[in-house]
Amino acid sequence: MTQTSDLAFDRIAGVRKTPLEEFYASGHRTCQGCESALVMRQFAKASGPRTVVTGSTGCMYVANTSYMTTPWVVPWMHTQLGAAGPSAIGMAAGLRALMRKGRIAQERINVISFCGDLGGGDMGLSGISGALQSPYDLLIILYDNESAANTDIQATGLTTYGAQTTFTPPGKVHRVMQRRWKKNVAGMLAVGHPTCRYVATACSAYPPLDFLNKVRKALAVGGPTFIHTFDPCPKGWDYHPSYSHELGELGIKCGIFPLYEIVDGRVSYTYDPKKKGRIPVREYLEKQGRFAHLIDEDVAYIQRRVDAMWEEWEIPGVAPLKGGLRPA
Ligand SMILES: Cc1ncc(C[n+]2csc(CCOP(=O)(O)OP(=O)(O)O)c2C)c(N)n1
Ligand code: SF4
Ligand SMILES: [Mg+2]
Repeated sequence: MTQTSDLAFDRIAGVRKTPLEEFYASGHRTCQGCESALVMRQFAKASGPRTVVTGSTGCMYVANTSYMTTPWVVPWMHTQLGAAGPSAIGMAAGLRALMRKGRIAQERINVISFCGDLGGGDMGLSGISGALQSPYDLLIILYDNESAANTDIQATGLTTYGAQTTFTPPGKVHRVMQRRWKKNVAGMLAVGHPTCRYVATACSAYPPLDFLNKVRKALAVGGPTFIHTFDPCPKGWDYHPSYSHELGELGIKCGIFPLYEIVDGRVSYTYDPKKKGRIPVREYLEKQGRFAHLIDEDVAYIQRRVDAMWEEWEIPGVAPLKGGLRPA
């Protein structure tokens, strides 16, 4: 029952054309400057009132459901950490069954499931893979604040190399304790899921309206779809909350978080460093306390890896494969 383009999901042409209605309203308890809260607000605004939401445990569950209050105006359901994929399938299948039996009207209802980087990028990856191979219309949004933020900033598979977290404090023997390179979730899901026609990365801070329009595009393309967002987190990244937007923009412009969308296998860059250039990663790293212990050689290492993403990967920023047969 894959849906195709729908007028309700027209592109938002400018800030003044942005819908005024809020479906994730004020009154939640996320930190000041929380970009993940903006991700919630923006996707709900983009998808509109005929939307049901499910979300797995994390800041976006706990800080949004304190003491019998919630900012969700649309129906929302909490699900287990790691269960974003299965709960989306369950919701979509349930709605389909209710419509088939005539228990509710036949209409388009958007199913959106969100998860954090630990819940979706690590624990729930197999469930998301299953959902992206399913026959249902559903959108999974992985909001990536680069830590298990809700449980006090532990490293995940998506934490940037070198970052200080409560699992990876710099020490006297090892200055850099977080020595894994960030897991490439969007690229991995895009290349491995032929049923999924739309995969994108996004940042609620930059460029303006881009994330809202990617949500609309995902819903318009239909079938199982996936968006990975890049979310500065003042508490975990250790900076003043007023710099969240700036950090989002710097992260994109230095190329450490690639911004693109893939429709039916075709990649288009939202921020194309080959055309627009890249600022040094230092400009992004030095504004965050979580990188304060890094020395020049660490920053140079990160820069080299980011350079390789854009200059050596077969599909820059997306797939780290190197094409061409080598002589034996
Ligand atoms: C099965 C299970 N293990 C551990 C926890 C404890 N826990 C709750 S939220 C959370 C962190 C989730 O991290 P992430 O998905 O990145 O979301 P964030 O907190 O960063 O928003 C953990 C470990 C849990 N709720 N369930
Ligand atoms: S810890 Fe980070 S992700 Fe969690 S509510 Fe605060 S700013 Fe948002
Ligand atoms: Mg997280």
